[in-house]
Parts: sequence; structure tokens; C-alpha cells
Amino acid sequence: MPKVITIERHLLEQQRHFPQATGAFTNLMYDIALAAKLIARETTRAGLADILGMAGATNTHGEEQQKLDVYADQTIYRMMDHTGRLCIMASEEHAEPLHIPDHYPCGSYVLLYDPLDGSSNIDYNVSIGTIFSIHRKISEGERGTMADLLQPGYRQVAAGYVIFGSSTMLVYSAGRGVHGFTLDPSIGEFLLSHPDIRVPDKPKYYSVNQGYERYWSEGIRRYVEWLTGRDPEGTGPGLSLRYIGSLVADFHRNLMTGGIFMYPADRRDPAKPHGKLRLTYECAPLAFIAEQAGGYASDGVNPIRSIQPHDLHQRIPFFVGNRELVERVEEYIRRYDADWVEQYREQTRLAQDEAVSV
Ligand code: P6P
Repeated sequence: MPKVITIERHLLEQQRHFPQATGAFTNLMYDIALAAKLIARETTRAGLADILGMAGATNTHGEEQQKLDVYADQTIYRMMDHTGRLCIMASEEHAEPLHIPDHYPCGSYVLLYDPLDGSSNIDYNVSIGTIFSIHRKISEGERGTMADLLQPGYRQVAAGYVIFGSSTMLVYSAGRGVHGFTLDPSIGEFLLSHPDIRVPDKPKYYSVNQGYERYWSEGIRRYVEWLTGRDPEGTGPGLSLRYIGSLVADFHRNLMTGGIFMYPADRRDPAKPHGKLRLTYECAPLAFIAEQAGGYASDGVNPIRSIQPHDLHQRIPFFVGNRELVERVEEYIRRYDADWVEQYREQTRLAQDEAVSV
């Protein structure tokens, strides 16, 4: 009989590599897995229950909240707020940090999460996902502060995502490789189905919203020409386009098949000069996963892991996947978008100076 490894067993085995471990991280991951099971149950029923459709409320970014968004956000918070493992949280659905209630103890970990990314796809039965990032507390005192939330990606203790699709998968890394668990709903357990995930050396796909091509910089336009083998020298890899419009689904496919996911800065929306995706609870955790699997992630100028956040919800351009593909887009941006790079560096510096001065 093949060895059945539950996520609990896997976490306990991994914990043995950390002699000082108290079990708090292991229990935190259990809590995340349980929240994922509860959300999975609702997403599979979404077509049946009255949970479909807009909740009526709008989130911090003025986007209409789907009821599943609200349910996922509340479920994660309620699974975490009383355990004594966290000192503070942050969610894509809330402008301000989520503090641990005074009547609950605080712990030494920090959790940032996007409770249900891609939620606009809910009504069309397209895969959606939860993304999470875990840091250690660095501030003084018992309770967490904004400084604990605004840590650069290289300080992440762990990161992962749950993809709610044809099956529910939890993919995570705690710095010792990337491991995928598939939910067996008949027993309510996440079973190890994809140990030690590595980005394949030979990439297959590129993912970008081609509909925005007219808003791209010259560097991005030329890079995509190269990707699809249309560059003058014909040296490009000739990749196929796959784009679902659900970050977790697009990321997961490229992680498994090799490729690059891109959400570049574009001139389409002046309110979002640096693209749409968020650094702290989308790009940084996925960058952690990609690099643990042998890939690389960049904003086109800097490694994602090196970026010091200046705002909880700051947006950045995002390129993630096979290292050589991501490094190549950095080359194209350096070569053809020098003015934009200078402006981006200046805007970032000013924003970081302003954040420090507050
Ligand atoms: P666009 C979904 O709304 C999301 O935040 C990500 O999941 C996805 O990658 C992106 O937006 C798609 O955005 O502008 O291509 O529709």
C-alpha cells in the first residue's frame, strides 16, 4: 500500500529539521489547512448555495465583494485570532492591519493573506485561490505593529497558496522545498501529492493579458515578441499563451509546466502605474515559492525578495517563473525602458522616504 502522507505528518516530519521548534509554526500551518478546507467546502457549493453574487459591500479598494470573498476573509481571521500563534495579520480585504483581540494571547508569527484572489471568476467556475505569507515578529512588545507586516520578502518564514479548482490543492514552502497537498474530501485530509515541486527547465507557457498590449512599454512589447519567436533574430523560445485571469491558477500552471507569468506596469490605469498586483500578500509569497522551486521573481528592476514594502497594499509590476525568462525581461526593460526605470526608482524612493517619515 503506498505511503499516505497527510499534511499533518509532513509538517511533523519537517519540524524535526528545526530542533528549536516549539510546534507553533506547525500548528499555524494546521490552522491554515483547516481554513482552506472550510473555504473549499463553500467554493464547491457556491453554485448551489445563495452565496453567489455580490455581497453588496465593497472592499478597501472599491471593488465589489463577492460573498465568498467575505466568507474566506472571515474564516481565515476567525481560525487565527485566538490561537496565540500570531501577533498581527493583514488581509487584502481590509485597509488597516488586523490586530489580535485584547482578550487573546499574541504569538511570534505574522500572517498576511489574500483570502480569495481571482474572485471575479467565482461566478464562472474558474479556479480561484488563497495566498498567504508568514513572517516572524520583529517589533518590541507583545502585540504586532505595521513594522512586522512591512518586511521584505527575503525575511518570509513560509509562504503558500490554496487553489480551489478541479481539486483543492495547498502548495507551501517553509524554506525546504515546495510541497503540494491535494484535498481528499471523502476523508477531509490534505494528502502529499506533489513533493519537492521544481520548475521544469524547459518552459512551455507565458501568461500575460495580451489585451493590454497597446499600454505596454517598448521593452515589454519587444520581450513578448521574443517569447513568441517573432523577434527579428528569431531566437525566442516560441512559447504558447495561457492566461486565465486568476493569479493563483496562472501561477500554479506555470510552476508545474515551466514558463513566465507577467503583470507588467502599463499605462492603462493612471491609478495603477505599477500594475495591479500587490507586493506583500500576492507577489512576495509567490516569489518565495517560485525561488524555492528553482525559479525567480522580479518587478522588472529588482528581485521581489529584496523589495522593502512602504505600504501594506502597494502594487508592483510582477514577473515570475523560469529564472532565465525573468532575467531576460529585466534585460529588455533595462535596454528599452531606461526612462521608466529611472522614474520607477525615484517614485519608489520617495514613497519609502515618506513611509519612514510618517
Ligand atoms: P486583468 C484577479 O482579479 C486578479 O487580481 C488576479 O487574480 C489576476 O492575475 C489579475 O487580477 C487579472 O487582471 O487585468 O488581467 O483582468
